[in-house]
Amino acid sequence: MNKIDLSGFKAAMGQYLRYVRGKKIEDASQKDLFNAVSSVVRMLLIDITMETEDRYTKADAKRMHYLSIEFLPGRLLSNNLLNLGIEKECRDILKTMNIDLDDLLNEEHDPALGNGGLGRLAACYLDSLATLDMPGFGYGINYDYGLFKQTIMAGEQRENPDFWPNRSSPWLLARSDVRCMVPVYGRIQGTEDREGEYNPMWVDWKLILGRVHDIPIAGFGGRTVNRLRLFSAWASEDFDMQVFNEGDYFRAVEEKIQFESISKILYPSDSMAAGRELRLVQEYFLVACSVQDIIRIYLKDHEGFDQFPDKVAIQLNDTHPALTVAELMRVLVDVHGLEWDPAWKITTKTLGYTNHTLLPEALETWPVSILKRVIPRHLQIIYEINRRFIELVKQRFPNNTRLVKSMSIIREGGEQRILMANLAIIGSHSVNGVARIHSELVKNNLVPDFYRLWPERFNNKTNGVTPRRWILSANPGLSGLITEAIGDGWISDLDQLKRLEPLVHDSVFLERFAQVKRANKIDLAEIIGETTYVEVDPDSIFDIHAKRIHEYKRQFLNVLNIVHTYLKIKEDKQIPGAPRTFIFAGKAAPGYVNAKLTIRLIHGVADVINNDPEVSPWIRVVFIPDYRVSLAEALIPGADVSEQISCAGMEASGTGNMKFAMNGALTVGTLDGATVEIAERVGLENLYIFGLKVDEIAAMRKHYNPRDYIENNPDLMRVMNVIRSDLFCKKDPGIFKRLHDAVVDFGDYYFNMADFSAYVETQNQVVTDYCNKKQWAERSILNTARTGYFSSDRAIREYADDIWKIKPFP
Ligand code: 26V
Repeated sequence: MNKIDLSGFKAAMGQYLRYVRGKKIEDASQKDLFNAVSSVVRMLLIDITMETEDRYTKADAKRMHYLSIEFLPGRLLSNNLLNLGIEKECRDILKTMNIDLDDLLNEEHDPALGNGGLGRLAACYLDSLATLDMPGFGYGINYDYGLFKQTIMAGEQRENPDFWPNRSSPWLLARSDVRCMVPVYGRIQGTEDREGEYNPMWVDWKLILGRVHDIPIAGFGGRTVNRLRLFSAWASEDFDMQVFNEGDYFRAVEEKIQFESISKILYPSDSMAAGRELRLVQEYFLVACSVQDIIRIYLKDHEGFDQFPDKVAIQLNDTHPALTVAELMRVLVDVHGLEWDPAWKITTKTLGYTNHTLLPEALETWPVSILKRVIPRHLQIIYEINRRFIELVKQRFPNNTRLVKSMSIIREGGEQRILMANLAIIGSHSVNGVARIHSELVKNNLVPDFYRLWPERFNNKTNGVTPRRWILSANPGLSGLITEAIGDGWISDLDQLKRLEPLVHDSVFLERFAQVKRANKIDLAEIIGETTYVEVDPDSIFDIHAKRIHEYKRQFLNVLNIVHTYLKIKEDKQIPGAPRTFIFAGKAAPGYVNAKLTIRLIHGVADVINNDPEVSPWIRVVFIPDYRVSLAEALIPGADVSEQISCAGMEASGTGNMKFAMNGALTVGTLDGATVEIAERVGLENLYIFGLKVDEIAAMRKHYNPRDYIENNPDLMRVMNVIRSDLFCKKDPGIFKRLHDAVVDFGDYYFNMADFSAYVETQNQVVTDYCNKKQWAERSILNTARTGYFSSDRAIREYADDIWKIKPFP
């Protein structure tokens, strides 16, 4: 690790407080001090950014640009200090000033510029790129409002705006020197050029400006700092003048407001986003700004576009930036005058596409009518791409109209729509899923015809998470213990955790490992007390289900087992073998009725159980509000059991599953997403796999009748009857009937009934096994020791070697 000189640290803090905040150090608030420390760290980051940039330029390095509508970086001060290797020294300096670093860390706003897994994955990947000294840069939107803040009122989710300091955060560097110009709206005028060739002109467009802020991304070891570039929308003065001159003052101001609202808010991932014109404009805005910036950087050191694919890779994080296919073509052909064929070659060689979901309701489609209004030239280009593509399909598979229909970018029948996944696949040289099983499903179920046409395009990149944030920073107790045992090489080479395996026979290590877990559980119990006012016992099993609330993730199934356990105690007088705390956290999309009802159900069940003196010594239920990166960092290290119980075939990968396992939790899970690979690596004896498998569900779906399961299982019948009763909703009778009916009357799409008995059995086994403390600790250690594969460093190396062809520049 490079040694960074901190001799001027104190003085720089003082100067910042004095000349930026106008305060003496003794008058500074905690927030002022946080800003002071961060601004000094930021100076160090900027120095390394410049040095890094020189290194890349000198080597004429190929660069990768990661386009994502979401990034969830989490708080940055702690991470930056650790990655720069100055955490300890900085803590000591602050101590001499009577400042506790931990107090300052808690002052930082946790930026919520993402919904969940997809945005957090993007952040982990940036961390790994910088750690591996690779030229990889994030491109996203600088929203004013991130994902809503969740509060709970009388057991119900309330959404509150989350304004994050998107101009004043110490981590944002305003690049007023860089500015992107984005044309939008207008119409196409068909004209002919001098040679008499058809030459369409996009006219009467309006201009939006993209303002640029960079967040520096420090790699572990302090050698490399890359950047995450975020754009915010701004209506230009020129644009104003034009309308002002037309004399309509109010329309001018209205339009200005309308354009500046493009980067106002992150859409929560639910059906609300679908079909909203503003969302499409957002996607286009990200794409247009990014492409312009990427080309500008490329042209600084290169002439012409022949070398473009050798110097530039662009990765599309899901289909939200899929318009890149059309925008890159537009810029190459319309702006830089390339012919269609070479432009198309360049485009497909440059782009790669990652799919993150198979859920039909989550696959993006846009009405042609909206594209026609917003980006008429792009629509034209998409039609031309499609025309040429269909020609190719007809050549390869003559007389097959079914194929043409299934692979066309345009879906006919009713309102014409653009299928964004088809556009992304046709425009990319690589298409990947995010876990082995998911990539197989992409090939064989989602787009089998594309797979038949281009098998070589399809590949898998199993997700990974950064051990810097998810072990080193989130779990200092465990990190210290690991480093003491095997040195600190594991931080940037997570496979080294394997060396912990023999230590399961070392009783001292075993004892200390268990102590770390217990200490983390005590910390977590305190947070639970502060946020839910429920007292929980750190010696009970901490069973955690933390992720977005969605029917496919089956929080409902978890509740069924809790209710079953409650009834066993209450009615059958059967006492469990060990006390358990069921911990939930997660946000429901604001318009998702059943997800919001599930949150109410959890609270209703919690109320009854926690207040029943006969039951509450054995089970307690809590829902911790406002799940976010910083809360995840507190939850995960304190988990004994990790719930990964999605309906098989629905969870593309999951990444929480990896974080829990690394931190020594034992998984209760279905064979879905990356849990399949976790099971292979930790060994079936070190987690709990249950339930129907993907092919079983596929085979059963046609004839599945959830009532058969209820009628044949008195325990399940009893549980479902209680759910339907008003026991958990005395004040709002009948509200949970809808959840009951979704399962009993509407087909139980996610197979809760079919998996119930296997889940209950598995949970009972967990309780039995937990009583053998020593064996549990051994298995917990093996989870940590055997999950090195799930480091995002491994994932990024695979992307770099197989798709991006980028190299490290240390
Ligand atoms: C979007 C929507 C929008 C409409 C309503 C329902 C719905 C459900 C899910 C989504 C998410 C789509 C993309 C996404 O976030 N996928 C997640 O990506 C993670 C990183 O690869 C992966 O670990 C998760 O399994 C996957 O759900």
